[in-house]
Amino acid sequence: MIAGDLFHRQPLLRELKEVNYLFSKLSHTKVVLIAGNHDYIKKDSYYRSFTWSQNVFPLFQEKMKGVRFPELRTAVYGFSYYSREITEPRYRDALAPRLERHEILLAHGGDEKHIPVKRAELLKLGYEYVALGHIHMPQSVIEDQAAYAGALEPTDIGDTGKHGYIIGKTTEEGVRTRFVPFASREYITLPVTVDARMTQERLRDQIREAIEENGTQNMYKIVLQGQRDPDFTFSGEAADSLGNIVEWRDETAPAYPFEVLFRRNADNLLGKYIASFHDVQPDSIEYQALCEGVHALLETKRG
Ligand SMILES: [Mn+2]
Repeated sequence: MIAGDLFHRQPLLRELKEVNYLFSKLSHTKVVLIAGNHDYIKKDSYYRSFTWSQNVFPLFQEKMKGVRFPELRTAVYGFSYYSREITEPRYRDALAPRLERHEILLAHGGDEKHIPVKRAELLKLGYEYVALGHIHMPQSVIEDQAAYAGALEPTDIGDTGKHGYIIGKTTEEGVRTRFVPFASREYITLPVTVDARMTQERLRDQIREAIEENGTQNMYKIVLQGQRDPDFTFSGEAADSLGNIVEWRDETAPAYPFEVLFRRNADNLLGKYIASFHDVQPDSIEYQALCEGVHALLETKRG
């Protein structure tokens, strides 16, 4: 089941041919799919005329409809988007017709502009399972009864965490589902804490080790935290060759020995400047101003 937005925009004809070829290779699997708000059924959409492999069952009509598999005593219901937005809660009254033993709803959306869905309403519809699409992060809505499978692969830098699909099994005791991580890459936020002894090369070693530990195939957002030697600024460019680093954020503060600096400069501008920032919080704008100011004053002194 593919719960919409198989494509991020209108699919090209050759893209449908490619994906249909892949579907056609599935020897024990039937594919049921709907169109979501991104690949909605536009007037000239290739979805309208494409001929699919015989194991593929698109539910591309605008109104709720089912496809029945009597040999499996199963029916899958759903409809497709014909516009970018649907603000009516169209799943609210979509009761399971109870024509087959196992009935599944294939649904897309859930937010304000894409068919708002309430958990309690979904529960009352009477489907054995509701397969949801639209949200990229995999998440359960009702345990073993409704879930967003999420994107098979992370599609943008915000899609951190595991991605994959949901496999479900229905028995006499009901449905059991399980998330199966499948993505070949993952976005990982990697916090790295530095201290005053950290150097550029030492940092490179530390990041290299962390990337090896977490998988070199993954994509990393590096976040530097802690206090650094004021002599150092760490460059993201120097870390480029260590792996797939897609974002570099330096949140470190220079570790100025303010007490010592104050005592030695009590009678000059630097000392008075430090004194005027008495008791500021380390993560505040004031602290940042203190650091920048001290940096500037020390530079002038040296000059
Ligand atoms: Mn969507």
